[in-house]
Amino acid sequence: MQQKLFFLLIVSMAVFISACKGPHKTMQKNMSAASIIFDTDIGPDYDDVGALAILHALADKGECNILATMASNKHKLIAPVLDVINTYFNRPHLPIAVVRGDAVDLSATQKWDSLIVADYPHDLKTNEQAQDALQLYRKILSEQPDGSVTIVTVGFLTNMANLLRSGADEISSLTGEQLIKKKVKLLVSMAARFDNEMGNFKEFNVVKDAAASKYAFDNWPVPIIFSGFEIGMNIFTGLPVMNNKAIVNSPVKDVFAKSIPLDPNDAGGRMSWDETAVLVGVRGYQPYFDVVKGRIITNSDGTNGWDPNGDRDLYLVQKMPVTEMEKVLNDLIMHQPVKRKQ
Ligand SMILES: [Ca+2]
Repeated sequence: MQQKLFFLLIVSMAVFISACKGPHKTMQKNMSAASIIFDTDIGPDYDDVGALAILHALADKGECNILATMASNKHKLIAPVLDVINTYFNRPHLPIAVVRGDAVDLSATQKWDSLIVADYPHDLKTNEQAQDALQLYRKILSEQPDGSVTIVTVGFLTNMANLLRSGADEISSLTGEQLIKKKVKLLVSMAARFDNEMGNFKEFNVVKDAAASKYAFDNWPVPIIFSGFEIGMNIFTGLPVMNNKAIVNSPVKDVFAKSIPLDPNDAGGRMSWDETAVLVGVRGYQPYFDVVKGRIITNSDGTNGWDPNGDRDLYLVQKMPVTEMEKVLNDLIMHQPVKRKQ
């Protein structure tokens, strides 16, 4: 009898252990995945489309959770474009928010934005139907675990400045600065320039809302990793997705296929500024880049410098050979949507 009891005990322990193993493993995986807020000016350039495709690909691989897609550009097609891409990747309910008030308003010169909005399903027809970016930032940050959120900005810093300046409200008793300090572990920003053109060059994302950029970078309370202009300008992507005949009915493919042939400078692919920022936001810089420690100096005219004695920021320096880097990014851009329960 005792033997039988002992046997039963062993069996039930084994069942218990194996029952614990499965969920525990899943939990560990989810806990190590980065929680990402993606903040984009999607429109004036289309590397944002590549970046958002990469973000969905990495989420499908279990490497990140996407908390929201936010726009720092208030062009009228911004919310519909984000909804087209999120819906294509089977995340039709992923929160979308657009900057309110004074903000940059820029469309896609290649007209790919109106093309994909006309051709692909989406619910949001106007920016007004999307959420208010500042409110959504405050809501998401107030609900997330402390020190858990990575914000990736691949556009203007307008939302960052608005968030920093925000006071306590009905969403949270914390100010924007306190919320960032408590909830955000890292900002990865495609912005500024750190090579020998530094000091003269006015990088697009910084200069378009130079006042917001200066306020955000002067006052940001947690670490920032910069993917500077000089990183993306040497990495070319988009030809493989454009030429891949197996990929059909894809807004990502359509954007590259429409835009690349319009500019002879893009014959070898489009420069990949925003894609690098997303990759680092999710996977970290170590496999791909070296870093330089210091702190950005942001000037009122949109130029920037670097204080090597600072200790808040890092900027990226290419480590992985560029052709390998291009393959990593191109493979992720070609990721195909996976079916999932909503
Ligand atoms: Ca961008």
